[in-house]
Amino acid sequence: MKFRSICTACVFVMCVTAVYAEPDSDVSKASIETMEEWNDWKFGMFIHWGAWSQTEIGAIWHMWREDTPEQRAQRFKLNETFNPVKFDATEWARMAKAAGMKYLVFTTKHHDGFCNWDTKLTGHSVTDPACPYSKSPNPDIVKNLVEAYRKEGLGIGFYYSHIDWHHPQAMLFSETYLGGKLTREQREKARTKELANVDSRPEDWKEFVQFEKGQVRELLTNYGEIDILWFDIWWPSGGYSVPIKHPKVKDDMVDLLKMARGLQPGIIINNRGTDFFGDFETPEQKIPEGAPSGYWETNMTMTDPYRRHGGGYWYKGSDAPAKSMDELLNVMVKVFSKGGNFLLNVGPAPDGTFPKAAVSRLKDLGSWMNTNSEAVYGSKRNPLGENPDWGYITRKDQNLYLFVFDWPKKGEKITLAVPGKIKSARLLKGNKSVTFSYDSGESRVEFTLPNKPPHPIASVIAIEVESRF
Ligand code: FHN
Repeated sequence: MKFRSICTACVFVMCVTAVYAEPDSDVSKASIETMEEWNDWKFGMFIHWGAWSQTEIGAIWHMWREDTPEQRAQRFKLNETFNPVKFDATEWARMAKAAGMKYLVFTTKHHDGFCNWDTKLTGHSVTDPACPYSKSPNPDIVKNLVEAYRKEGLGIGFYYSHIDWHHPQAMLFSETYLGGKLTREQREKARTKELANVDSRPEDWKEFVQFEKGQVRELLTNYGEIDILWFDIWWPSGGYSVPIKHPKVKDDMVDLLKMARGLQPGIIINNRGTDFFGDFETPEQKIPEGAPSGYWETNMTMTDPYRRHGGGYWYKGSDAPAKSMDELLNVMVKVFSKGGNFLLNVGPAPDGTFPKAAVSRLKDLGSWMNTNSEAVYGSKRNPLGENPDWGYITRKDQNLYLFVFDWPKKGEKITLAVPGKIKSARLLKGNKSVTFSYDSGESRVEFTLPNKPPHPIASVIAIEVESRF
């Protein structure tokens, strides 16, 4: 993306001293310019898709929390029946663009270890002869998606899971293998055990690390410029934006990140399992209470995550309902008003088509974004101390954008304490001017709105303020 050429000139470096790290031992972060450009994108498409989609379960933790060992063994054969003959990367990219999304984050490999690209490091992949789709003309799904989303001018993000339940050594380094929901004590015991394994099984640990490093190298070498590396879960004793306690694990992580930033100098890396070297926070299925000071992105499912089998990132059957536009717009605009990015997930069917409800919701979102994107792209968090009861606010330069969810009844007005004189006020829909006046104390502005809101859920008023605020 255009910002890539900027960032190489102004990356600031966080020095890390680590015994095992290579001589340069600097783990840089993405530049402010790069992060500002990413933050301006605001809205992305998350996609969870692969062999697991055939289960129609929606959640992958079912495999370790509810499946018997025999069922689990069957799940590892899902690669032998994965054949998405209706997969059309261009159609997916066009639906994302039409919805107003500016980037993609795609599951190159999730916890089940199935790889959606032509990896040379395991046969559990879409291009291996064991997978029927390998016989298609272009079986490398990652390659197809990168080309299609790039062609639509969208950013490219690779999701990659630090845990891999299919990998022979993985059993040693992730407490998630101890099936069933763990109690706090069990989880602590499991963490202690996996850390001990790093020391007692050095060769196994080395093999596991080399495998992940090798796969990340493939992904960041073979598909051109990649904008985002979106890790998930963590290595032993890890977490999200927390210190990695074990020195060897930390040094291996530093090494992995230095390799990633060396291969893709402008890449943005998230905070999952990356100690404090990540570039943005990743609240999941929720909006942080306060507005985090740094860069952050909420990821959320399109389907109701608690309808069936828990979780909702994966395909949940053709009849799975999408969340309502009311819910999605409320969440999305609230995230924007706090300065965050919104990554909305779609779980395609195993045949490569998007669920009907997702297609419909993406069209609804695109129609709303068509009218209101001026208030979204490039906007920053609400600068006022006030969170109005009628909706949310974003800012861009000298403009404030009022997202009105609770449209005033006939004869009533909405009010706001605005810092400085207002030059103009207009509805984004049709650019119709809006009448406003100051209350007696000159402290609050009263806006007189049309009886009928331009959009049944959220309509936007743009106001230009004279003085800097
Ligand atoms: O277990 C995964 C889950 O399937 C999904 O990928 C989410 C996306 O943020 N991450 C993990 C749960 O936190």
